[in-house]
Amino acid sequence: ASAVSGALFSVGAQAAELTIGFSQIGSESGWRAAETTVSKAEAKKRNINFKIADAQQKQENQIKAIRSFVAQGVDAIFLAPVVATGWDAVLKEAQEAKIPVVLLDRDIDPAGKNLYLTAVTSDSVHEGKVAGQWLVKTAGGKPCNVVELQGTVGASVATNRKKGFEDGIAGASNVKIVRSQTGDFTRAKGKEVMESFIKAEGGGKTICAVYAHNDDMMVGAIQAMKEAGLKPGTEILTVSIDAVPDIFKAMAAGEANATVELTPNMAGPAFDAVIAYKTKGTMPPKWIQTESKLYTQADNPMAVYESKKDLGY
Ligand code: GZL
Repeated sequence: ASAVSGALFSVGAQAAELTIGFSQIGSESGWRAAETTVSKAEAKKRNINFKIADAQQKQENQIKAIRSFVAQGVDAIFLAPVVATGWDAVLKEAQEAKIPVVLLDRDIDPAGKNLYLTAVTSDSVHEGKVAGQWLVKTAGGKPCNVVELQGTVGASVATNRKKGFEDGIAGASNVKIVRSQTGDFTRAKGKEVMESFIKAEGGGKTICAVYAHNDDMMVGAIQAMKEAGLKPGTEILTVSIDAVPDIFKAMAAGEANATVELTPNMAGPAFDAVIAYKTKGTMPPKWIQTESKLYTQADNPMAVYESKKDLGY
């Protein structure tokens, strides 16, 4: 077919638009909501017929959504896999139906590598390492007991961010993780778990820092610390990941210290990979990596907040 732009490609004399189904995890965090908003805008730009199924963070709902997209005969399927395992059967069904699958923002276990076209994700081990290295630098050799709010159990990004952080603090014997528990990437659970950490750690006096796998859990933790009469951002350091608007508001108020940015635009590169694959047979790389950037209170947090506040978080 002649080289055509965007998602229109000639099928016989008839130009057809691509139909793509997205099995989205849910709306557990501000970042996830922004990813959904941005993906719709990116689809519109490319004249793609985009169908999003919200799984309320349940894998069985994601599997049902994928089966439904296969039955509809969509041109491609996007999947943000809530956990890294349990996908083989349903992804094999998509493969048998010759429907390419693209992973967004999380991975599945490496054994399933041949079951998807490409994965558009950040390097989540690197994100954790950047967070750990920032804390080591900021602790400056002083003893620093850390409590960790993990993401969803079994999610590739939670496993990776935990490993990366441990790598980042490995060389500093003064920085130690003393408690670690999942807050499932939500504000509510992050607050609840932080309350239990404060109780278990002498009212919080022995806590030097909080590391949260996403900003939403940190926003919850900040509320818990303030309600316990503690001073997040000064007495207790905070470092988290996503760079959502509210963490910059907290930084500007002196209640948060650092965040590692994760772009919500995973769908743009995914759409482009599918269009090139469908119209020109171009095989994309197995991994399309998005950038990560550390922000601290020194980076004019209020200006960053203003630049992000209307992006759909
Ligand atoms: C990371 C993404 C995570 C975000 C959280 O790529 O999967 O899921 O960091 C979201 O905010 O819940």
